[in-house]
Amino acid sequence: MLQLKLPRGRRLDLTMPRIMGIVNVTPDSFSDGGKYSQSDSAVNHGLILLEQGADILDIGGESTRPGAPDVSLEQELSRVIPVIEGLRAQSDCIISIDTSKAEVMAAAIEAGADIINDVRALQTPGALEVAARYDSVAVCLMHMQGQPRTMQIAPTYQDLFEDIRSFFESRITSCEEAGVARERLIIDPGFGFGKTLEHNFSLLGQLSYFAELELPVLAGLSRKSMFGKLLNRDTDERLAASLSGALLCAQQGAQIIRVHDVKETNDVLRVWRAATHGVNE
Ligand code: 8Y7
Repeated sequence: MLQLKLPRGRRLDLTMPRIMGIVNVTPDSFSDGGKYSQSDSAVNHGLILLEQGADILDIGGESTRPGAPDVSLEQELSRVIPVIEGLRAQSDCIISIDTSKAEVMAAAIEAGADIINDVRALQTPGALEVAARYDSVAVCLMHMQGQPRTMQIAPTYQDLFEDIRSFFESRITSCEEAGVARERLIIDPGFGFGKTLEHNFSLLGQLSYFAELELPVLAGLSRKSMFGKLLNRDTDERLAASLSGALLCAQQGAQIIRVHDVKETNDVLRVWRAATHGVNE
């Protein structure tokens, strides 16, 4: 049975697709007029996502949108650590930390995070060493061409699928050499990270290609601009597109789907599960 080992003896069963719910802790993420602090709002949001069917909460304090400003270490720590501590105080849920900074990874794990979700695939100084030190934490290695600020200017590939696969192979080797065992790794083609509209939809159409590497695959498509561009829709009008993307991922064997709209994605995956594994699963 395909399982991911996690800290404190916990495991995540990946024989069925799992939902990673997004909890952004950036100043523009929760505008509730200041009634709650930013971290209380994020903790409450996370608890709601769990009730709606999230299997994992992905906590992020650095915006990786194209052109987003850099966030200092102190800022990032002050955003995400109280949220992880707040969630841990109330729940044994699986927590993922969305960061590329080694110091944030270490502090998040000490506060109770189970998974490192790094859009820079542990290439930032010190990140591999932190991942090696905490040997029960899982790691998602995402593919990105270039850096967030400039990645969407003119993405080019010799062969999209081969290039991304060889990136994964190289990062997997670096992980293993640094003492991060292969069994701990998840791969993610990084929709929207240094990819044209055509690249993104080719990847979505043939996501199953990455199953060759025999590691769990994570896909993040939720509300992304690939749908906005294709359909001419603003961010808040991309739900139907995001759900169809989630279903395409599930059908092609992706094990973790990263989404904002947990309740609706859960319905979609339950329909998929009923049709493929029966109504009692
Ligand atoms: C992804 C991600 C973002 C993704 C993984 C957004 C942090 C942009 N996208 N992490 N993070 N995969 N693993 O629109 O696709 O959510 S941020």
